[in-house]
Amino acid sequence: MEKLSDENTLVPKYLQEYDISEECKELLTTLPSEKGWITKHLYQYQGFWFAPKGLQGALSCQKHFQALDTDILLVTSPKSGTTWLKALSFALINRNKYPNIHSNSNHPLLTTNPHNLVPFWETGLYYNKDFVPDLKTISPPRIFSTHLSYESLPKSVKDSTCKVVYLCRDPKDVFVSFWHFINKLKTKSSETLSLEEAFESFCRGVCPFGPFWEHVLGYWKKSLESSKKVMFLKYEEMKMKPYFYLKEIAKFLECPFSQEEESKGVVDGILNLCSFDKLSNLEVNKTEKVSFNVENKYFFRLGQIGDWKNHLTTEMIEHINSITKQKLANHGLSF
Ligand code: PAP
Repeated sequence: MEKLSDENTLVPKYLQEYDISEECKELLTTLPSEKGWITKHLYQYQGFWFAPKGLQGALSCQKHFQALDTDILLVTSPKSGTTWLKALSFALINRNKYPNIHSNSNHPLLTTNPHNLVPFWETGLYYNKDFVPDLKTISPPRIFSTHLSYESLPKSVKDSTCKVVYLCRDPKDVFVSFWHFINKLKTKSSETLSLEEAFESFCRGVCPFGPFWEHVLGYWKKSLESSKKVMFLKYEEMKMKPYFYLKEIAKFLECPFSQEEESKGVVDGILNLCSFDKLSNLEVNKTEKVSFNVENKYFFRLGQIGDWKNHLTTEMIEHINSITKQKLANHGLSF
């Protein structure tokens, strides 16, 4: 894999294609590959598609991550509401440490992007070649996040009683959000796919961490099998009933809100602090970058349900809806 030009060093870290470990390089030569969305290629590993650095991070965390029973893992397919879930979970878990959630307080979410408070595995902690982070110093409960499929999670996650919160979203909105995101990441020399090309690729399952439907299904099945292990959430439902779902997440994570907290407005306070309007208007989220070199503002676009109506043709909508129906309806899942 060639070293990229200087301009490409401006590309988000996880999309750079050089500085890959020997183990990963060797594996890449054996995997099916397709044209990438922004990296040159995507590679299929354990049934899902990875950019090279994403795969390296996945291999490293599969090998090295040791789960504690108290860990919390937030999982999403990209563009399903990761930033929101990270903010909510961080504020929820740390509500005794940071009880003051008002605008003039010292709450970390007011000065730090949620991605820097809840680190990704494959594009964050395990991103660097041949580097294993020391996570023992983090005081429990530790919160991590990943886009990995259920099948690809490190073994210790499955063997421990740590909790997994999975958030998914209507694939039409996921696709549109993804499309806008990759366009923002585009550098002068990088070749991106047209909307039509990207749509065709997404529908075939070829996108970073895709296929979307298999990703969702893996966690859905696990949540049915083991509701104490995996909580399954939908972005649309959370947008419509945020108060209810934040309380459900708190119960699942075994830190339910007390009556007193509810009457003091703690639930509403967290929801306001983590709302799209609040987070997207913070100075930090307008001007700074997350640790993996992406502008914070790129994670805040519209934060709405149904923007797909403004982007997809009738044929596209019918096509993607029919895939969703065919792949998920038999399992009692719809969007
Ligand atoms: P990631 O998976 O790449 O980390 P993720 O946060 O899932 O990113 O994607 C960003 C989407 O979440 C954006 O959706 P959109 O493009 O349809 O607008 C973004 O606007 C939305 N988002 C970010 N923060 C919030 C929030 N606090 N509440 C609701 N939606 C949010």
